[in-house]
Amino acid sequence: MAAPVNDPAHGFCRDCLTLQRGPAPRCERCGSPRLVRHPELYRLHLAHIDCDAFYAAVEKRDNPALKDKPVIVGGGKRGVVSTACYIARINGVRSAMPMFKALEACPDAIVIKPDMEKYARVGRQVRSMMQALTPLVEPISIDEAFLDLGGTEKLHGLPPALVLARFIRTVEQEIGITASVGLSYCKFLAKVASDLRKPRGFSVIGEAEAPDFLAGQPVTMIWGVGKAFAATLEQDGIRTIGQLQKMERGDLLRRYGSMGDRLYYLARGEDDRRVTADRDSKSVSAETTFDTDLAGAADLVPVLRALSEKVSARLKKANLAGRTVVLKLKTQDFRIRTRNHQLDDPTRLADRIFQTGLHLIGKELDGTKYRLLGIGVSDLSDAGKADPPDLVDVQARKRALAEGAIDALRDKFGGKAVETGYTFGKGHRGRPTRPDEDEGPEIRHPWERI
Ligand code: TTP
Ligand code: MG
Ligand code: MG
Repeated sequence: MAAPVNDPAHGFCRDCLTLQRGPAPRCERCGSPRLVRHPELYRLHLAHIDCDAFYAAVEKRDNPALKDKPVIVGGGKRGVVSTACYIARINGVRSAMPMFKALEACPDAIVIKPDMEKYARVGRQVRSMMQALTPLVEPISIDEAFLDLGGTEKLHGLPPALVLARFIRTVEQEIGITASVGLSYCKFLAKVASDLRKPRGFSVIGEAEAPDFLAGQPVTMIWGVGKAFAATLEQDGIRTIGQLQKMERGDLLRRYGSMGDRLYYLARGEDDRRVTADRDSKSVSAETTFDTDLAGAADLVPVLRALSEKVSARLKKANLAGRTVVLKLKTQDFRIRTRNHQLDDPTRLADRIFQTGLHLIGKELDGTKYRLLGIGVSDLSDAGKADPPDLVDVQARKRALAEGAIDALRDKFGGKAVETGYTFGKGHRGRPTRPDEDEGPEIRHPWERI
């Protein structure tokens, strides 16, 4: 017989963690209405956790006088909102909104300049608490991560759902901020779920209900379907995920290329990406945020070149090579675009990384303004098989040889001794707004494997 704690008929209270044997709307023990019930509650173990109004929550924690006030974190050179607390959001304030607009919507808001170091510190604290729950923690950004709690029940003496509820309670008590949980059977829906009932949400999307749940949702719920792609789908008469569910894979592939595959599978709630803990070692990359948003090749290409050289230098230092080149762009409205290209063999050459990046960025130079550009390589291997001397392309082979010579000079006279035509005299354009971002350890986007 199953242990009573795993009886799917039993929910639990998120405040006192007591099991609920009956259907009452309030906790049988403490009277709290914050109950979770779900037929798959004790089977699911893949979670996404995201802190609520993260920067603003940290500021409120550190100044209790702000508790019931509308708080906006942002400003600085760009004059946009980084985040707003939920009180300010009621008045319409949103991330990435120009500050003057935010203050029009919410004139009595208190505006605080971001303190990135502090938020990074709190983010790390939360992360290390997550790592105490399971080794499978995959950080996605400063305030969120995927966790796979499969197989941890013995260790904790509790099923994953309860471990997560207890974790959130501990974060509230010990760190002083709140977070929301999405619990599901795959990454896509865990992420969707964590966003459903913010703040202090705990949402469960089970396998049985997934197709029905998704059918009624807009296509924009699928990662990668931003405004532009949603408009394309709209032109084809597709607005809901339910419509995608009725389409054939071949048809979607024909119409939308590799994105068609993503639409086909995610629309059905099929997503077999695993939670991986060792993201950091899986790619080598460099990225930079611009002082002002850039759109044209003349501005972006030299930055791409400089970043490719940086990636290459890191690969060479670590004796690594990567086979997949990944380009990352962040648009003005904070949408992230990643584009990949797999090479025939791994590389550690700046020129091959750059040329591939150039090919990838070509399609993105459609007038969109970008605030961030990054380039990197994944599919890492040791440098042994990298860049075989019989590179088919004669020009590429020449450049590879030249690069070897430049490397030798740099080794001898220092990194700035030789500049290429692309970067010469142009270093200022790509100067990062925040130096820390320039050193981003990797750029693998959680969704790029789809
Ligand atoms: P999010 O998790 O996207 O947002 P949030 O935590 O503020 O609010 P939510 O409750 O909806 O999760 O981002 C985490 C932090 O990243 C956020 O507190 C501030 C920063 N950020 C920006 O600086 N600019 C942005 O446009 C966004 C979306 C976030
Ligand atoms: Mg958040
Ligand atoms: Mg987040």
